[in-house]
Amino acid sequence: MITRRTALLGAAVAALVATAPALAAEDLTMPGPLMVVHEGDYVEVTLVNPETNTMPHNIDFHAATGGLGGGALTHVNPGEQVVLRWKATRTGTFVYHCAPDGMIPWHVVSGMHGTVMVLPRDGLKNREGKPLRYDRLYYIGENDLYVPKDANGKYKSYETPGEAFADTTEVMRKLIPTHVVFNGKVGALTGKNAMTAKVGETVMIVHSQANRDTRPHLIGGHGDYVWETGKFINPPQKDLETWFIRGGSAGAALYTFRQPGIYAYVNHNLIEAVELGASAHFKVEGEWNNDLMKQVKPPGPIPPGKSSAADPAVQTR
Ligand SMILES: [Cu+2]
Repeated sequence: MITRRTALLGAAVAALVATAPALAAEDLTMPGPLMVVHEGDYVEVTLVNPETNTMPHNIDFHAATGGLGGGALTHVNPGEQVVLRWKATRTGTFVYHCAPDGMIPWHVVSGMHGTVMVLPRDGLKNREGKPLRYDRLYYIGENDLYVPKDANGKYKSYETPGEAFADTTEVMRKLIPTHVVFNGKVGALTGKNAMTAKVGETVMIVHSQANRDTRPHLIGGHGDYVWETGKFINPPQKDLETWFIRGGSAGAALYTFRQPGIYAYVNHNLIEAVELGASAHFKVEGEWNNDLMKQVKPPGPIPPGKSSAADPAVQTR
């Protein structure tokens, strides 16, 4: 089977400028789309670099074999397009990213990356070889951004992506991101954009980071089955609290929700989650299970004579 996709990665470079409201086309996503194919499929990708762009682009598919993952055969200048076909011989979740000579990291941290998921023909399996299924799939593409600031600490904007190159490179070289976001921006997956599920449903979470390490954590839940390195031929790990996605890879986790509520799904470097943006929400409907958790007594005054003085370990001042 041939899976055909058209990728418009290039235009996302303007997002680097962070102030380009004209870019509203639905294809211009950051990260690029999750492409789902099956083991043995031929994946045919048309990479379009619109005339209005100013940079060359290409795609390195980590799932592909040879030619810089396709990067050597997909180099297109503005006004050009190219068609690449590669065979999906390995199963799992794999990053793809732009990689033009001389500006690879700049393009990657500008959002030009995504994930291919190659599903095994005979399905996902647990350690014992029993089938694993999911009801919903969510893709979270994490991105570290390095947006230059002016002398007053205000984020700078530029007329063209090229003009931002030198300043952005200077910020990048310090390795301190100004933003760490899921799916392109702060709030892309929170509030009214929250991911949804029902109690009893199993959710597959594919999480990629094309440049930098991250450590997903579902607050109040777990990773029931986690392919931390994202490669389905390896048995999934069980019952993880936090998992590790190496920069330049994508991982996959399955979780069956057992309680309703709002769950935060974060990068458990909590500074990156809370201060820099790497937070998402799951909104889960269903019945609360008191056996799993119950507030036995609501908060109230400490009863007299029950001072914590007897137990220094719980004494607080
Ligand atoms: Cu590019």
